[in-house]
Amino acid sequence: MSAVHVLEGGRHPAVLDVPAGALEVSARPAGAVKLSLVIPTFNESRNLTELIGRLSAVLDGCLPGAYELLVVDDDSPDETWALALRLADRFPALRVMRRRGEKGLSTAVIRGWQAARGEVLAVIDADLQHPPEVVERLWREIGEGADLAVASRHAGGGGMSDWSALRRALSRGAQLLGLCLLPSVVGRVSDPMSGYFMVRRSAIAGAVLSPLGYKILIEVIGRGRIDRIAEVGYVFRERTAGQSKVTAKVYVEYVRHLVRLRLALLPPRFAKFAAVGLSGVAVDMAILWLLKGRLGWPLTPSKLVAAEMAMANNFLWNDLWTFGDLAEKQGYGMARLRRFAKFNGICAAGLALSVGLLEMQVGLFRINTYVANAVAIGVTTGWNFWMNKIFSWSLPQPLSTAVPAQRRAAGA
Ligand SMILES: Nc1nc2c(ncn2[C@@H]2O[C@H](COP(=O)(O)OP(=O)(O)OP(=O)(O)O)[C@@H](O)[C@H]2O)c(=O)[nH]1
Ligand SMILES: [Mg+2]
Repeated sequence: MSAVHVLEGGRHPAVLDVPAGALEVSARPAGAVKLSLVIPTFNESRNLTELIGRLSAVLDGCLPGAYELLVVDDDSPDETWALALRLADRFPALRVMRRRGEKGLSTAVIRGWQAARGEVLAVIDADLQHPPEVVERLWREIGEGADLAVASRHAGGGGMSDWSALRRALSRGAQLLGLCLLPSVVGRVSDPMSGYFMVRRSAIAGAVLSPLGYKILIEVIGRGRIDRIAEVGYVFRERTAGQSKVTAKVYVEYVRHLVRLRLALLPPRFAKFAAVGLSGVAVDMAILWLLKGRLGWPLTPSKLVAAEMAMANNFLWNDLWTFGDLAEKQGYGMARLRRFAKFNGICAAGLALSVGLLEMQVGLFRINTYVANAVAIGVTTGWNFWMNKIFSWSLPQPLSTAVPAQRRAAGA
């Protein structure tokens, strides 16, 4: 019976239902399948046969009978899903999901992982830009204890075969932006844009993922419980068949994704810090009104006193509330005075940063003044929060926890 016949007469055994609901991977008891490799596809019929053949050859060698390949196709006009089903007759580890409602690369990967049975979940592009042979090295890293193994163009032995200077600059620019907005996520790997990696199911089970666009790796690092990361260098090849789906929209979605993840990962203390900041605005306004409006002081001295009073207000509330637990451990008296001095210094530097950012956005990029000011306020609030958290309300690290923390920061 041919595969087409099966399709017409009933359900092919390799067909997977499309999961619905939240994009959350469940914990599963260990079974026979160790590795589930998802292959998101859209119009990839010219690449799929070679990819499945090469992947199967590698995985039959290192994981015989213990892996599955899941093609998740968004109802491609070239019927990639139908080709995948025909291939499933030859490759029993292959399963196929054809999505008709939902669309998009990242959600395709997660829907695939939701239907997967393996203890380790993975993703690879279908267009042969990711050399299938690298899966063996990624799998070895997981075997050696990594929670996440990433194929990287920037790790030793990695590279881009024929990228134009513009494409390299765009890729590096996107990485730099990610580093500014989410250093603790993007800074953990050399190639955060990689779409070729393996992750332990246990590291992401139960986390509701909410990716946008292409960069699912930052979502996994941001929302997962990833301790050890390993990187494997590889050379990103040019596409030889089919077409890229990357458009300007993908870059816009990347920025939106970064902002969304940044907001989602803000520590609860940050909301308190921001609320205290707002109370400072009220104090500043009230004192300015009192001194200038009521007592007739000149503008500059009025503003200086108002700003310093607002600073003192903010410091006190942060010392009592936002960072109250840390302040208690550091002690009061002189220790509190030292904290106040540091707080003043950091906030003054924040003010300079804010003015610089505003000037740059308006002068250089002609951005609307109020939009630019909102960006400057956002960045400065982040600066004030993190710098004060690190320097003003820090606690000395005990030696035993300092070492793993450093290793984590280095992505080891
Ligand atoms: N299911 C699904 N797969 C997609 C979608 N968009 C892209 N893909 C697949 O995701 C993989 C990566 O897409 P590409 O368009 O090659 O993007 P890229 O590799 O980042 O960029 P290029 O170097 O320009 O090819 C390929 O296997 C695509 O077929 C989509 O909307 N749905
Ligand atoms: Mg590609």
